[in-house]
Amino acid sequence: MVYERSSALFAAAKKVIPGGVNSPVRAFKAVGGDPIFVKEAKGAYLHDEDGNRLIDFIASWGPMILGHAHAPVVNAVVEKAKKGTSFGMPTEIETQLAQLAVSMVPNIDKIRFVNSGTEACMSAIRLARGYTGKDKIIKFAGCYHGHSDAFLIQAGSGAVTFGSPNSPGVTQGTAKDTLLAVYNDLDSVKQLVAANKGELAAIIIEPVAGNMGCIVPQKDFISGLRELCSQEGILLVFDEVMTGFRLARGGAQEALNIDADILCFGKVIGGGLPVGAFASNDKIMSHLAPEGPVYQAGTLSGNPLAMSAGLAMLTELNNDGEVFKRLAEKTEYLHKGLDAALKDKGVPYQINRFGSMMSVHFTPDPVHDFASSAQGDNPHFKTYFHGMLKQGVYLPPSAFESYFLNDALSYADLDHTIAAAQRLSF
Ligand code: KE4
Repeated sequence: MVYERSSALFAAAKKVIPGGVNSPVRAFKAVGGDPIFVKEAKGAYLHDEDGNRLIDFIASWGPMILGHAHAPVVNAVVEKAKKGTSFGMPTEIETQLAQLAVSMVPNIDKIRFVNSGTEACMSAIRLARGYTGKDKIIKFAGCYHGHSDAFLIQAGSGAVTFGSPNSPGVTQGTAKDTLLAVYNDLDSVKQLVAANKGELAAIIIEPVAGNMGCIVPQKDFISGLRELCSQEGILLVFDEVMTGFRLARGGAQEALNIDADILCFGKVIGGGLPVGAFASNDKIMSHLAPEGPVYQAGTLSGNPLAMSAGLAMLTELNNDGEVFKRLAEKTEYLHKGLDAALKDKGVPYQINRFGSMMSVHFTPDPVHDFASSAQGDNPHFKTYFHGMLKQGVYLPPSAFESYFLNDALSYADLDHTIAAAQRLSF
């Protein structure tokens, strides 16, 4: 593999973009080396600026669930763009995507579109605070809900990779209202609830976590949260930016059979264009402006170009009753193949998986929360990442990220990936 052009492009980018990237996790800081610049992508393959073809396991961090440049999505965007991309006025396609999302996701009556997962989670918490009249929230160490101030308190994803659990610029005034619990540890939540009786607006969680690698909720953890929130009058917010429209047609609520009070979406719902969303029942959503007093707005929210990509994507997923099963089967196949490939390499590892999300952690202990995930951020991970990249396999460049399989991946692609792991030496 040659990366000369990527490195030259990175050098140029760093002169005009901080760190050469528009999102930190892309910079390869956690694995070393210069990031790969992509020229184009189709199906399961990325084509980088040096002419290398890479099998893609990040899928733009989730959105490209049907593979890159999926024709129905591309065609919808091209046709819509010819008629104008944004008007700052209501359009029918916003209603069409809202109707489809509401029909696919259990337990919601209304949905508001925004432009990113960060906006969705930020707005959901403001809505929860406005609806309950309470200030404090609980999040979980290692969970990432975007980069708004309230969440950059021991966040996951890039915030962890950069070792800046409490990012500079977040005030103590903000941080005091965000309490930290331990994922898969219901007692840690109960202690915070008891110590902050009557002050909690919401508990926000990634129902299957993807920002510490893939962390699977242990038995009775999420249902215990649901019961606790119902007892205490606290809103349960599922951040489904990763899991929504990926783990099942109805996302994690369907996969786990548990109802949240407010849902956050991103990634897949936009089909690769900038769309986030948050949703709930009529009673809670009626508090949002202009119907109610909780203010939230956005120039490009619901713009018809992004809506066209989201509508095409969700229509494809909604009409294909087998896609989520296919994706889960491919992920299980890859899990078993990597397990067989790594087991005689003399390094400890764990493989976590849920639906079409999975991760490999180079640690001897089970990974079920942030602390155990952090043990896997080590030289073995770097060896694994670069060893696979050299063989044409593009994995997340951080131990705190999940793989996102796409349905364009063939079993031949998975076999190539497994064979690449078999060739590794640590
Ligand atoms: P965005 O603002 O990046 O669209 O969404 C924020 C967000 C919210 N909630 C969850 C569960 C998320 O995973 C994310 C964003 N995910 C990261 C990947 N771990 C985005 C990649 C990046 O930061 O470049």
